[in-house]
Amino acid sequence: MALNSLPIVLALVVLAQGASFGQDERLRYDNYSVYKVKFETQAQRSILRKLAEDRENFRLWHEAKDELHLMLSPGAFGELETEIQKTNVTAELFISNVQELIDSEEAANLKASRDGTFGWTKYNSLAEIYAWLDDILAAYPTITESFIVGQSYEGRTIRGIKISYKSNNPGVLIESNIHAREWITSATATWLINEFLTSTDELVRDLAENHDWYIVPVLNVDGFVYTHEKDRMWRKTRQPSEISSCIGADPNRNYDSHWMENEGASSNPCAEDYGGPKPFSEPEIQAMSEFVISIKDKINVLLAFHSYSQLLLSPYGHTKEEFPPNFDDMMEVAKAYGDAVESLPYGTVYRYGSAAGILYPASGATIDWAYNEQGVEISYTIEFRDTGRYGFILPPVHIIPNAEEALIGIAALLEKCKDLGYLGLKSAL
Ligand code: 0X9
Ligand code: ZN
Ligand code: ZN
Repeated sequence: MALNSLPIVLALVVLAQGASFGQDERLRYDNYSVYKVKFETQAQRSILRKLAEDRENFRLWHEAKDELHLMLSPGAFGELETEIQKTNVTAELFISNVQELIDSEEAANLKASRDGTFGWTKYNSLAEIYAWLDDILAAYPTITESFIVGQSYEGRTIRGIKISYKSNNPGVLIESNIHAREWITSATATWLINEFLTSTDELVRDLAENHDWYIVPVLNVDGFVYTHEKDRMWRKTRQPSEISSCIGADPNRNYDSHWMENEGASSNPCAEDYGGPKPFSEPEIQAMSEFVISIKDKINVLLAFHSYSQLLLSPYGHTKEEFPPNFDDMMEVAKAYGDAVESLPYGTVYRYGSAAGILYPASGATIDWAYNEQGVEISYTIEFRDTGRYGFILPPVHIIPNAEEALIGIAALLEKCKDLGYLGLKSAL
């Protein structure tokens, strides 16, 4: 073996053992590639998913009805090729070196940090986001209010901001960055906060002033810090498992609603979609559920920000055999969002449907729990840019265009909600 391949081998060992690397060392993804694998049958799907559970060589990035996006460690292509031939699926490379993308993202971040502090030409750290939040709260003391969702496993505070211009507004809750590596979500959430407070555009003023906004820019704070400091590709929480050396659960599978049903989550602690040992096992999700319950009479609409794949996903997540009672309304609302995004000059297209219907069964997600258990009748997952060119490592030049799409989309969505009668005062009902 050539000497220069030793670091790669070490990195593999480290990955296999669940990130037991040195204190200030970052996990590197040199020559890791990402493939889109298209399949047709459920048998093919389960073989590919099995492959993705072998975390040494493969990691699941994204899954849809007929394709998986798999990150491969260097040298694992042979194994994939064998499976491709055996199962008759097709694979297409879309990222040849993940580390290259991480490096250019970091370079862009460093460059933007030199020009100023907080902003939307780079991805901000949790400390930067919280410091900026404090500035905003100090600058708009009558309109804004700070709230605390709770504490994370590692003891960080999960913070949020309420924006309210007047009483008796319908409420909109935005949950963002529940998945650690989905950085575009908190970048978009903070940009929206800023627009609501500073824009002079009439559409934005209407939107900002006629709704009460509850915005949690980073829910999975431990995971988010971990993606900045150790592993850019981390998804889950950071609470160790009692039955495995793998760390964390998928927070978007941990809510107490049809938990673990229909293979909507994995019981394997090493899987990216591990549902946890029990519902609400993750302190962040327990805290978020208590927060939602405490304001549920004020919440008309819940939006959960995710990336990537440009989708609007409604309940149900736990089954595709049934659809929620107001499914047709939710589809109209989603169409309004998609049409509004298409009116911008970027050419971005959003698709929509129920989560289980157009993706895969996913049980225990925020929007499903809010819809099924808390009576939030308009509850959406929004998967932002892109559809699989950069995936999670979306270059910072996309932040503002993506956020503009979110803004115009949310404005149209809420307009449609109003037309359909969903924005009445809940506590008065
Ligand atoms: O799988 C997820 O949690 C979301 N996709 S992501 O790629 N960001 O991880 C989709 C969740 C939608 N499903 C339900 N609402 N059940
Ligand atoms: Zn059930
Ligand atoms: Zn996500």
